[in-house]
Amino acid sequence: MTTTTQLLAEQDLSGLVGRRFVYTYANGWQYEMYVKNATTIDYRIHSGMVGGRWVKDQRVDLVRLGEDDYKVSWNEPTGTSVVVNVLPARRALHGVIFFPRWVEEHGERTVLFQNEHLGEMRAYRDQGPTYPIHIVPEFAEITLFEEVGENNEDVIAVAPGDLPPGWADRRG
Ligand code: FER
Repeated sequence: MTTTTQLLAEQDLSGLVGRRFVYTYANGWQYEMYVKNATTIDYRIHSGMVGGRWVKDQRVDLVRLGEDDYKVSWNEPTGTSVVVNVLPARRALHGVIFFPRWVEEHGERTVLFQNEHLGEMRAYRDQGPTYPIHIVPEFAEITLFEEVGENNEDVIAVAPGDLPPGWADRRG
């Protein structure tokens, strides 16, 4: 048994850091996350409301809540907030996405390599509208989970649309 005190003292994140995983939410949206290190993720969105969007070096909070239970949470320059619980051994995940109103109305404005448009995204965020927040809580199945090492800039380096056909459907 792992006690709360042990979890607090240890925070052994080695089961998630340096891993890439691809997952499909129950609503059909397919995402890919690379946990680059204990404070940073890169990701690509393969399909869904904002399919085609990709991001490097998003700062996150990452904690281990149990033997097979990690929580990753962050706020985007767009104003979107995300909380994802990852259960690698169970190949399961639960995400809650909190979209500001402007993203729900104009998701296409966020479909790009965000790192090259950070000022623009913050301007849209500050312009709004923010409310009502569009909340999307969904379970997902992890279809690929692999160790690729920490701080590897080659893991997520091209747009989702520039990958070979079927790339995201490789299972493992
Ligand atoms: C996820 C859900 C949402 C995720 C990223 C997002 C990498 C980002 C959403 C957005 O900014 O549009 O599981 O994982």
